[in-house]
Amino acid sequence: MMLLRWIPVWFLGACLLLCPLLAQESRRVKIAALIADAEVYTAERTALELAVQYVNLNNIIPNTTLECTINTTKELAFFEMVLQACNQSASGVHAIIGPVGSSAVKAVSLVSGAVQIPQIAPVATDPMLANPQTYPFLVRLSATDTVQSRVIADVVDHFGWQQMSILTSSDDYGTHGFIEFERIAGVNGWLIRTVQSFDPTDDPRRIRVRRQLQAIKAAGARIVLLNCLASFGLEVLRQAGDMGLTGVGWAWIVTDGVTGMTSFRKNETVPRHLLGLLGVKPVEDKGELFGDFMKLWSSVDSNRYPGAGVWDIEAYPAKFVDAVLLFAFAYRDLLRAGQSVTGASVQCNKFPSQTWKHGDTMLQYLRKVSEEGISSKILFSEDGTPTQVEFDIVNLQTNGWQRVGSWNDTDGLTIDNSVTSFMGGGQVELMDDYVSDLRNRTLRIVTHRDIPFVMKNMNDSEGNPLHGNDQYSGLCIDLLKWLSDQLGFQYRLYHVADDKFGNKDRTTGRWNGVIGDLVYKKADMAVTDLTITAEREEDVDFTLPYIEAGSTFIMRKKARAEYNIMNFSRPFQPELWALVFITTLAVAIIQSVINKLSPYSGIPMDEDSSGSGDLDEESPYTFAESLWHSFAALIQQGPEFFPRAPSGRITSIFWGMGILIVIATYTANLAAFLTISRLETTIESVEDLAAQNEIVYGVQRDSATQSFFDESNIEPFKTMAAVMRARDSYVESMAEGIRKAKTENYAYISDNVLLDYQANRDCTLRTVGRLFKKSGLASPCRSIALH
Ligand SMILES: *[C@@H]1O[C@H](CO)[C@@H](O)[C@H](O)[C@H]1NC(C)=O
Ligand SMILES: *[C@@H]1O[C@H](CO)[C@@H](O)[C@H](O)[C@H]1NC(C)=O
Ligand SMILES: *[C@@H]1O[C@H](CO)[C@@H](O)[C@H](O)[C@H]1NC(C)=O
Ligand SMILES: *[C@@H]1O[C@H](CO)[C@@H](O)[C@H](O)[C@H]1NC(C)=O
Ligand SMILES: *[C@@H]1O[C@H](CO)[C@@H](O)[C@H](O)[C@H]1NC(C)=O
Ligand SMILES: *[C@@H]1O[C@H](CO)[C@@H](O)[C@H](O)[C@H]1NC(C)=O
Ligand SMILES: *[C@@H]1O[C@H](CO)[C@@H](O)[C@H](O)[C@H]1NC(C)=O
Ligand SMILES: CC(=O)N[C@H]1CO[C@H](CO)[C@@H](O)[C@@H]1O
Repeated sequence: MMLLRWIPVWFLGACLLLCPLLAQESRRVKIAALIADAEVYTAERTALELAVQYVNLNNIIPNTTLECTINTTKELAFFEMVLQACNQSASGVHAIIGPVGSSAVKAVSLVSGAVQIPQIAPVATDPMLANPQTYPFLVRLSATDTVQSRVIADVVDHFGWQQMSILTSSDDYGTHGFIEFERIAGVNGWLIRTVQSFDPTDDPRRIRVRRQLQAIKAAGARIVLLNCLASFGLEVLRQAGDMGLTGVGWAWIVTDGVTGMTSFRKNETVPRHLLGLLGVKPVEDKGELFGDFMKLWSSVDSNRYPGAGVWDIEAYPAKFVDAVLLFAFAYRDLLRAGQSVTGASVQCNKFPSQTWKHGDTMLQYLRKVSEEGISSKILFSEDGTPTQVEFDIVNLQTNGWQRVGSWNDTDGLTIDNSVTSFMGGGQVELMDDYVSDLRNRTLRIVTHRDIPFVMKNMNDSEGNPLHGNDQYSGLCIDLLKWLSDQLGFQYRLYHVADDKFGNKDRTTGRWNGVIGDLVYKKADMAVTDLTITAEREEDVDFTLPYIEAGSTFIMRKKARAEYNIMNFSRPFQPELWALVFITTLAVAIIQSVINKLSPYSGIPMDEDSSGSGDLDEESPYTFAESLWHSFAALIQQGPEFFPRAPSGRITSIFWGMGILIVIATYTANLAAFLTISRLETTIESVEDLAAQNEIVYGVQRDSATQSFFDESNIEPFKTMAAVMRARDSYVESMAEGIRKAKTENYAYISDNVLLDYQANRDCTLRTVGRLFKKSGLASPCRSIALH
């Protein structure tokens, strides 16, 4: 009984002791993580779990337990990832970590940005992600691929390679990864022989890259840069091995997508086709916490925690650990500052969309962190870019990835050549970065005459007949000569039989012209000013464009305005002029008659009283005087004599008023005439051309320009195509188009390079307006087509 009576007291006592502890213990903070394909990203998952343990064991966030929910999806299931992120943002999280690929990060950022939950991207490196306007709640832990491109360029430069091929996956990571490299290559004058890409698939084993690998083999460059995630990369290399692209003489350089996720442990044998692989890898062990964390990482059971259990961590999992640490440090700072935030519980499918009110605060604290991590120091610049960037240059040898060099911002690249090997065990000195298989071959080359790219002369300047290849000259032919010198092939040129560049027949699907000869193997190569079009590119391969061009049109220059000596008379019709002069005459007659008849005409009015008998005196107001008076008044000059008689003066007044009106009208009209002749409408653009029907316009039949018009769904081109069809205003050749433009009211539409050339040679012609149909594709002579 005594005991029972004391129960409330016990409770009180126990609570006093335990409740604070419980309260402390119960403080939890939740984050969520997303990774695709649990089977592929096992090490990343392990990294997340162990990092959370590490944070809690070391009490990094004082008296608070960190919890992490990890959800997984299929590899390319972006929509599912969005749904998962939505589900997570309703469950009280403070941040979302992941996913791995750049495309997936972009997908999830739709949610994180909308509901304003910070998203930490440990390894996404697409340069597009660096735009804070588009991805306001994204915190990136890895430098963008712009930096990685520089590292690879330094490696290429180190070995003195000049020619290479590029193979990427066609996702955001793959396609944007080498943008900077291609720029550097352009600056350094390196030749990128081919750029190929393949579509990622759900199941990496089912990707199709044979066609791309074939193209790389044919391109001749022996240095291949591969940018994709490891799951695809290993499969690509396996297929490349089957096709003999990984033997001696080849060099493959892979990016962090492959090096960051693959490890070959000491007792694992590295497949033969991978030996000698070179790679760049973000460092994983340069942070001060590395050793401490690895004690935990290496001590766990590798069956429970796949990827762990050894003193070795890959670059990507290391970044995931840093992501968790970053959050822990930020949350600790936030608590220290006395802030309190509650986890996000927002429904992202509600309208209007809800946002997490603490999102901004959390983001600020994340960006302010400056702490040691495991892969490097965690520190961001003003604009949210991670500042600590270091790369290792690694080389896959029989005992796994070996570090053969390193790169950092300040010192650039260092590589130890003596320990570096290449595919099939080849050495640096043996490397020949380009092999042409055109040596000793004679190619049949089809061409199409088109000044100034290809010109055909039957005789030379002295009139001696020319034969074979010598008949041809021009820009493209010079280019061909240079190519044949470089690659060591011979060639035989011939002119295409039907004089066409090549269009596909809509009904039969057959090509004609130059393209037809290529497609049906009459020729090995075409050298002329072909335009690259999507349709043509399906059936033939084009070289890189070397002139960027668009379309424009050429027409006669407007005849210069004629200056006629009689132009002053244009404001009035001749009839009006006649009437004016007749009136002048009439006034003169009336004046002279009045002056003759009026008794007052001889006497000045003020002398009225002095003399009145001078009527017989010869009157000064003869007809000739009156005519002079009348005309002088018309041209607004004062005559010497004025009529004295009131009747004469009244006539003068009315005539004067008439003149006033005539002159005012003339002056006003003259001004208007001069202005109008300057404003006269002219054709200054293709829109102007489409909007009139005085000037006929047309294109060359069966040319790329015709296809462009026929296929366009955009105004005014669609209407113009219809008008051209209706009027059948096509021409059969360039020469005909130019002739018509010169002699008729005709505008000839074609490539600007050709037209500018014509306009510069003939000053009665002009090219008009801005370029349309402009693209990197549409350019003449960029186009040496191969089948
Ligand atoms: C954590 O809890 C301990 C004991 O319960 C207490 O002494 C300490 O002040 C707490 N730390 C913080 C930051 O609240
Ligand atoms: C995410 O993971 C948690 C814990 O593993 C699980 O309870 C939850 O159902 C998952 N969410 C979805 C949408 O599958
Ligand atoms: C998240 O998804 C799981 C499984 O689909 C569901 O049980 C849970 O209620 C969801 N959570 C929220 C907050 O919607
Ligand atoms: C490598 O060694 C570990 C233990 O050292 C062992 O568990 C594993 O099965 C070995 N792997 C291979 C491929 O032999
Ligand atoms: C850059 O790398 C060089 C050589 O590895 C090293 O000596 C130097 O300390 C590094 N610099 C920084 C800032 O890490
Ligand atoms: C090309 O022909 C020359 C002489 O006929 C020969 O020496 C050379 O080996 C040939 N090159 C190739 C690549 O076949
Ligand atoms: C070329 O020369 C031949 C005679 O050598 C002459 O018959 C022919 O008309 C010339 N052709 C041209 C285009 O000048
Ligand atoms: C500048 C100007 O108006 N010139 C005109 C002169 O007259 C001839 C015909 O009479 C016109 O053709 C010119 O345009």
